[in-house]
Amino acid sequence: MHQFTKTLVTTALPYANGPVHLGHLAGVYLPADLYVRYKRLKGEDVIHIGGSDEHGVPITITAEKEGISPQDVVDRYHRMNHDAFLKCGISFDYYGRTTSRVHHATAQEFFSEIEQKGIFVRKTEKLFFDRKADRFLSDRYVTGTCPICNNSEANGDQCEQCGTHLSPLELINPKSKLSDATPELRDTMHWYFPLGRFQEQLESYVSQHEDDWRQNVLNYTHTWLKQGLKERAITRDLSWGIKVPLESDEAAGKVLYVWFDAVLGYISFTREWAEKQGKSERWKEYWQNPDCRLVHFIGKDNVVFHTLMFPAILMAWNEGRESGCYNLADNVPASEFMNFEGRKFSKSRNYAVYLGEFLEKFPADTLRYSIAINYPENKDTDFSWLDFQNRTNGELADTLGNFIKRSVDFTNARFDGEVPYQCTPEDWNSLGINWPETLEQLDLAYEGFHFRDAVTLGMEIARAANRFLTVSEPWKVVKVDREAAAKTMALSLNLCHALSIALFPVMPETSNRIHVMLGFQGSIEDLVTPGKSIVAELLLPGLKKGHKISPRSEILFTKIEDSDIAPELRKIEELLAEAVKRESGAEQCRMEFKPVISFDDFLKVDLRVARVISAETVKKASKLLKLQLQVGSVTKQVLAGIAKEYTPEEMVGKNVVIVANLAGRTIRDEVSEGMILAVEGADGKLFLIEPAGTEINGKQIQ
Ligand code: B3M
Ligand code: ZN
Repeated sequence: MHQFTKTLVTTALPYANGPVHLGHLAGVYLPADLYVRYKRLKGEDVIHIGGSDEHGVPITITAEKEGISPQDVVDRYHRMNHDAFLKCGISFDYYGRTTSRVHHATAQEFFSEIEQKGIFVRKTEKLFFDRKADRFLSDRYVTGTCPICNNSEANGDQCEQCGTHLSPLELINPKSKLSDATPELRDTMHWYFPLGRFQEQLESYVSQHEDDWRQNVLNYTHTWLKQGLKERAITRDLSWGIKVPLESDEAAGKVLYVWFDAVLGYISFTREWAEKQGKSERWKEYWQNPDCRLVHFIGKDNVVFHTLMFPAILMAWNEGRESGCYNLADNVPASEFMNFEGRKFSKSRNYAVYLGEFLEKFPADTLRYSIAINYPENKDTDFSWLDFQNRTNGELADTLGNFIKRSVDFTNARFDGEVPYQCTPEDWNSLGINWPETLEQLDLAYEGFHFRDAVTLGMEIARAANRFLTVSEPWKVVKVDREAAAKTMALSLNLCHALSIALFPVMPETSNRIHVMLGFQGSIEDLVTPGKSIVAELLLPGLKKGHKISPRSEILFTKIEDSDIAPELRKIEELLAEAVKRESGAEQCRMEFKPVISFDDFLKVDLRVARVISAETVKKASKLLKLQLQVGSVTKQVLAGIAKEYTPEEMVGKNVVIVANLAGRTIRDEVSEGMILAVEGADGKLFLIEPAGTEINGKQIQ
């Protein structure tokens, strides 16, 4: 393993297109902050770079919807998100914006370098053009009917209803979102990045990390590598974005694709950070120094951009260079998702708790604790108001807060507010806490990105401490054996000190308040000297006999009453009701029937019972299963949008009802020769209609 002397942490740049919610916090920003804060306590050289992603089509769409400029949109959300992060204690060293001058220059510099090396390929393709708006339409600007599920509002890149990835050319009745006009196809030239050219280099890069990258990160990455990497367009016909830095006519009206520019933001913002310190070359110590460890915190939906695309861009830059080469990521801890009350957070459906709003009602540290202990490391987890209430009241107020307050108050009441006894290492080890082991586990947890384990360990120390104080009963003992009570209080105060450090990464504000109650001034981080870990010092008791504590204690956590979260629970109920209504197609349930058909029309539909003989998933269509059906003596292949509800294995052997005389269609290069019947449940889930009986295969339904 390489011994790194510095660490550069980056966090995914949220689009400045809406407020960040608790799901973003849980997956990316809080874990990164825990990691960075822990490393700072160890006296390590670490910086955390983040910022807003201010380009991209979602931003121009919002601007058009609201009748304001894209600049207004990004100004609003950049400020809002940066404020919310600060309030939440996310300790960025720099929080930039991709609209900055430095970033534009950096992105253009990369484009030019790769263009000059002749690595890009140019391709002319047909793209929809809106004549009324006089503009080429990127995927998101085209809407139409999904060829797979008939949803009439499918987007040009994806159908939200059935989840299929689409190209705008696949839509039936395509329409421009700008003018509602039917767009026409026109030729347009774009620059493509030939990912395939870097296939081998990328494979060798990824293979060096088989043991230290998370399984989900490897899985996504391997899937792409196995399919063979293809070239990807890295320019777009748009006006909002970073201009292609060429004078030629063909570059007119073209900007860099947002993902090409966004990942480079990490570099630009480190440059800006260095400039701000008046050491404009210092960014190179982090990017162009093999002894600096590069770590990208992201959500699982951004994996391949960070494990393949960005490394390939850097490889293209590094190619043929002796110096000025960029480091590739050493790790990419991508999280799973945190759900909210059992459902996915959804910005577009407003099913979310926004960070800024949350922090207006509840303190940051209680949120940080609840979220960290539910960190979605290798599976999706859930945030619920009740869990938040229980943890705040039980673990934070009753255990941690109570222990600290009792320790400080009793010392003030009976021992003149000072540590009344000199604890020995033996005393420290008699508490039932194996310090060497606990500290090693804590280190492994933080360094291995196992944040739930790290925070759980911290809370275990708090539980042990609280138990120790309760069982020792110094308030009784002091009357008969003052020396024994003094020892109990000295140990308790030392435990308070240990907790303030062990829990600092997750609850910095609380830890600093404990620190002040223990008689210190300033912040816990002031104790750190470079190269020396204050966490490792917990092997020994840190507070000496005679150390003066503050004469005042504080209540660290206010309990959350049922009435405090009642409005939130009501809000969830309303949101859920709305979601269910939407997803179950409540419109149809309101009995708006389709136009009447004749009996003869009905008889034209040939409904049969079929047996599923085999089933498999379909590439790039997460909701589809490819089924081979036995219909009497005939076999038919049908593509059905049921992959979310049924696995291929459980489909085999089922009886289903099929429309057997439906005209065939080609979906994803596969023929579908019919349709199987299913109903939608209240939560939008599909249930197959499954005729019982094993002897009815091929039977016609009348
Ligand atoms: N803004 C996508 C997202 O928010 C994108 C991340 C950029 S990271 C360089 O999911
Ligand atoms: Zn669809």
